[in-house]
Amino acid sequence: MFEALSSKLNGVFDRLRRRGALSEADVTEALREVRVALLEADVALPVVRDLVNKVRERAVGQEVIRSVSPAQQVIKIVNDALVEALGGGEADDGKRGIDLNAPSPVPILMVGLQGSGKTTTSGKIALRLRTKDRKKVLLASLDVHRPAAQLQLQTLAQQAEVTSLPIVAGQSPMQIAMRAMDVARRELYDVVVLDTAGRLAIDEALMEEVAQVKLATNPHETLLVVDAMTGQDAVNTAKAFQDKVGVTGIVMTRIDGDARGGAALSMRAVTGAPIKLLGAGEKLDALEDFHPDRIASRILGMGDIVSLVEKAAANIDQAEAEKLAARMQKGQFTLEDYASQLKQIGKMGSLQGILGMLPGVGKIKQQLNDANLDTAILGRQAAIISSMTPRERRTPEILKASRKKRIAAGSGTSVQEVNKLLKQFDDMSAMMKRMNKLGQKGLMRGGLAALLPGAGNKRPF
Ligand SMILES: Nc1nc2c(ncn2[C@@H]2O[C@H](COP(=O)(O)OP(=O)(O)O)[C@@H](O)[C@H]2O)c(=O)[nH]1
Ligand SMILES: [Mg+2]
Repeated sequence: MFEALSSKLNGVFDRLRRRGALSEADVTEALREVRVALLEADVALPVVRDLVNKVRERAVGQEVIRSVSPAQQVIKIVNDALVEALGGGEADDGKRGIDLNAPSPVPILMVGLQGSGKTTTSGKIALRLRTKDRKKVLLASLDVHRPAAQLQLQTLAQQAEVTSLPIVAGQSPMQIAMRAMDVARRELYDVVVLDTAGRLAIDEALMEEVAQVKLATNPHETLLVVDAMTGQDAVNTAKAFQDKVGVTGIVMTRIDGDARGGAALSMRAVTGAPIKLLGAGEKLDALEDFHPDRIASRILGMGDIVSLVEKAAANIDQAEAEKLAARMQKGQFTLEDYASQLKQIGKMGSLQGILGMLPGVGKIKQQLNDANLDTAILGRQAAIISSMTPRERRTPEILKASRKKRIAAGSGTSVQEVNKLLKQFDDMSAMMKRMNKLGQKGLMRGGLAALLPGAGNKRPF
């Protein structure tokens, strides 16, 4: 999500930066381009207008034009305005994440159109509450319209290792909801997630059914699930649900797709409801908290460093990582270290996913796609390295034709692949030398692009 918007805004700011001193006309021109970029990303018109006006006021008020680093200041102001539009203002503090601050069992009602991801998200929430918050969770499907819907939730409950309410044929959504609350009270559940049926479009019958269940169960959270891929329609849907049912928060799913992202930026202003969670895939662990500041910096191409670090911390062996970092610093990085790093990367999931979170990567995304990075290749590379002798790993210079042939045979690969790995290792060592020269700060500023061959000292900011 946000890729097109991000690269457009980066273009605007690149041009602005090259200017040095800015005239008021420069700022006006840049803001006009920002406006077009936002509209193209499907951000609602009133939201765009508000955002651009805010930036203009602040840019003038802060005398950006005469400041020492005018472009950075404009970018900072745009960043702050984006954070606010995304619901990052102080008024929204405490409204992020699922609120469980109520007497048990806490009912959570899931609402939304058919196919938006309600059932999947119910499973994701159950998994998160069980593992992270150590809650006893009951899942109940109120979807009596689609034959397999209740079974779908039952399967997800098994995967999340939580209980699902036993299916009783012939019950109405209201009867199921009451039974769920009853069981939860008797068996001391902490949370009950009520997954409702959707319709293909908003209709009265759906709203009525949902409103009745809401009235009867008095949910502490009513979470509206919307599909980010539907763009402006997601915002209209949210507005309708907010007006007719009332929601406490929004879950935006399919942000792993190439949605333009405008819906996320419009949601808060149009519906008044905060986005609380993001669905980033079909698997049960693909649920993210919504952090306005991180999303804003992702849009502005500054990368979602914090998310990356969190993801890395959850998967990477800390001691191992520190050891590696120290060896890199000293320029002692060997093929053995490379193999160990391959293993760590494998644990973190797809390379593209990780690289997408790094700063400056928007620009080289295409290169990455062309390079066709794939975790399967990492496995083959690890196999090649493990077919080497310790001495070969320490001093790859000794690898001549016959050794390469032996290694290829031993790892079930080809001599070409062995050569490719060695070349890549060489490139990587060269990259590390550049990285050391730049230092950690330089890496943050210059982004990944600074590490690419021939990047010189050009920085995006
Ligand atoms: N890529 C992706 N697919 C999702 C996400 N959330 C749900 N889905 C898929 O969307 C489809 C419909 O989801 P479902 O939960 O049944 O929607 P419901 O009708 O609202 O209950 C399923 O195939 C899900 O696997 C997400 O965040 N990313
Ligand atoms: Mg469903």
